[in-house]
Amino acid sequence: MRSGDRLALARLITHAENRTSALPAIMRAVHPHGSGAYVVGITGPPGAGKSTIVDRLTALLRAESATVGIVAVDPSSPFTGGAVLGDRIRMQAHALDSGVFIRSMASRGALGGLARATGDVVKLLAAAGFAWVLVETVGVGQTELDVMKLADTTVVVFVPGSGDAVQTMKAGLMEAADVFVVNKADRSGAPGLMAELKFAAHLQYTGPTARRDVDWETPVLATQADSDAGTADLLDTIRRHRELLEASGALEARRAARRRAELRALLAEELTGSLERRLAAADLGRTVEDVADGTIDLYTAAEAIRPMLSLGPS
Ligand SMILES: Nc1nc2c(ncn2[C@@H]2O[C@H](COP(=O)(O)OP(=O)(O)OP(=O)(O)O)[C@@H](O)[C@H]2O)c(=O)[nH]1
Ligand SMILES: [Mg+2]
Repeated sequence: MRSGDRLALARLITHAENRTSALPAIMRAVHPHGSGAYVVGITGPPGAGKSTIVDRLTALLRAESATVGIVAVDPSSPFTGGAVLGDRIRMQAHALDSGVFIRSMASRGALGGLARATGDVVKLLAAAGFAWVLVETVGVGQTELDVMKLADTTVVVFVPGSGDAVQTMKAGLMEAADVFVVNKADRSGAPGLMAELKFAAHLQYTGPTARRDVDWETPVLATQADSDAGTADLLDTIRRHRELLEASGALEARRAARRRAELRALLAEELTGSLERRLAAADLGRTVEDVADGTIDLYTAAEAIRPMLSLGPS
């Protein structure tokens, strides 16, 4: 993979997706090579134009000979590895370009695992030498939020006429957004939506949950991605954000915080899995039924069950 073998990269990504037993050794081996890439997350409602934006950003970066890895994550789709979302079709312009690698990811039931799998795929792309990694994810739910936490710069895309987009935005995404984009800005309603987003961005900037490590008020940009309007400005804005993060040391501090959180999440995930296996295997006898029919209370039951779960290494 390190010498540019795309098939090898594709195979390693499959290990990450399927959480195979080879994965820990793979991630250990790529670890020394993994921190060069700058990661941009692009999220927003279905059909907002995220893939089109990713495609345009890729073209702009390729014009400067920068290499680009793309991960399209769709938590609502059961398909994986192949052509989901039509991204492959729309991205065919880059399909034969050895400086671009595109991969679609989808849930195979284990929603919680998708963000972690995506994190590993981003690390693999970084280790493979891609200078930029663009992560597209649809929607604004918890999984998407977790996926967006992988990004150094997070772009949230809206379209005019999509209802109360700002009001219904998942709590936490407002804080996670570094750039707001109103795509399909040719539509009526764009100026109103932009004003609304600017107001929300300013409230966030002055509010108690603002991140104070850098002085950055989330800008609101207008794009028409299908005709490439505003996309160069978007890339410039992403670059400005990157430079600010780098110059202030915030990029390294945020990445360190992210790694700590990733470790905690990995351990918690392993412990939960181990606990569930033990619970399934343990002979809980009548205790569960006694709780079910109200004969005994929860605390008494938990006390009886706890010794049967002997929680050692998973
Ligand atoms: N009118 C207009 N159409 C656009 C614009 N940008 C993208 N589109 C079109 O909108 C449709 C959806 O674009 P995508 O880029 O696939 O949107 P997406 O957010 O990636 O969609 P999902 O991944 O399915 O959630 C496509 O038909 C695009 O050609 C724009 O600025 N104006
Ligand atoms: Mg898409």
